[in-house]
Amino acid sequence: MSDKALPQFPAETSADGAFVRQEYSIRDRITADGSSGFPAEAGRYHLYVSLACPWAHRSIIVRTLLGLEDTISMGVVDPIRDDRGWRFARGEGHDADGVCNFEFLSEAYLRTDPSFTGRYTVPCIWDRVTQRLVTNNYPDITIDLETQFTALHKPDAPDLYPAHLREAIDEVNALVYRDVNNGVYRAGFATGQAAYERAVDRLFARLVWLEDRLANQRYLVGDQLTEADIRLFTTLVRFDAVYYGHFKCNLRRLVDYPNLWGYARDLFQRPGFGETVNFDHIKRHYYMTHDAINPTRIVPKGPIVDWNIPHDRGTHAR
Ligand SMILES: N[C@@H](CCC(=O)N[C@@H](CS)C(=O)NCC(=O)O)C(=O)O
Repeated sequence: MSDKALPQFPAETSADGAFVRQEYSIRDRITADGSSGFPAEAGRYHLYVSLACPWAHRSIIVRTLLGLEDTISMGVVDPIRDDRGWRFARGEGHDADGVCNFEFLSEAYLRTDPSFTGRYTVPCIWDRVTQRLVTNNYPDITIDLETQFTALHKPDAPDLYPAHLREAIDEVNALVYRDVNNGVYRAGFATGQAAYERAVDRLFARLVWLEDRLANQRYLVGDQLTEADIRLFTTLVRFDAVYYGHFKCNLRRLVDYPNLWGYARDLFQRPGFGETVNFDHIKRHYYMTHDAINPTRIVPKGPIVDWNIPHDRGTHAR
C-alpha cells in the first residue's frame, strides 16, 4: 500500500481556475493477434471499476452488452475514496479484491511500476499472466473490447464500433467528450467564476445541440446503438443526481429536455444499461469524496426521478 497523500480535489487547475484533466499513463493495448504482447484471451484479464465513475461505467456497459462477463472478470472498488485512493472494502456486503487481495488500487499501480507517480484511476485492466496493469486509458478499453475480443463476444453481440460509422462516431465523441463528459468536470472543479461559467455555457449549448440531433434520430450516430451512445449515457444518467447540484450544472435538468430524457430512458431500460447503474455508489462517491466542494459530506436525498417511465423512442420517424 502507498502512503502517498493524494489531494482531495482531484484536479489540476490553470491560472484562471479552469480544470485541466491529467494525461493517461499506462497505455498498452490488448490485441486479437497478440502482437502487442497482450493477446485477447478468456480468463486472463481483470477489469477494475468504480460503479460511481462515468469513465469506468462505459467499460461495464460494453462488457455486459458483448457478453464478456465470463471472459473478463471485474472488481468493484468502494465508492468512498480518501487520500489513499480507491480501496477494496472488506467484510459483509463488500467486494474484496478477488485477484491479488489488494487493499488499495494503488497496489496494482505500484506493482506495475514502483516509480509510478500518476493518479490511481479507474477503469484499469490487470493482466494475470504478467502480473501488471495493461492500461488505464478508458477510451482504449471499450474500443479494444469491441474490436479485439470479437472471437469471444456472445453470438448475438451488437457491433458497437462498426467500421463504416467509425469516423462519424469519433467526431461526435470528441464533441461530447469536450463539452459534456469532461464539461461537467470542468464546471464542477473550476476554481474561478469565469472558468466555471465558460464550462457551463459550453455544456448547455452542447445539450441543446444533442436535443436537436435526437429529435429526428433514435441514436447519436447511424440507426444503431454505438460506442457514442454509451459515452453520452454515462454522463446523462449522473446528470440530475450529481452534476446538477454537486457540480453546479444547473441551468436545466436532464428531465427538462424531452428528447434527451427519452433517449436516456430508452437506453436505461435495455439490458446492460439500467442494471449497471448504481445511484447509491454514484451519490455517495461524489458528495462524500470532494471535500473542497462539499465539506459536510452530506448526501442529498433526492432527486426523485423515475427512470422506468415509458419512452416513445423508436415509434415515430426516430
Ligand atoms: N484515467 C482518466 C479518467 C478516469 C478517472 O478520472 N477516474 C476517476 C474516477 S471518475 C478516478 O479514478 N480518480 C482517482 C483519482 O483521481 O485519484 C483520466 O486520467 O482522466
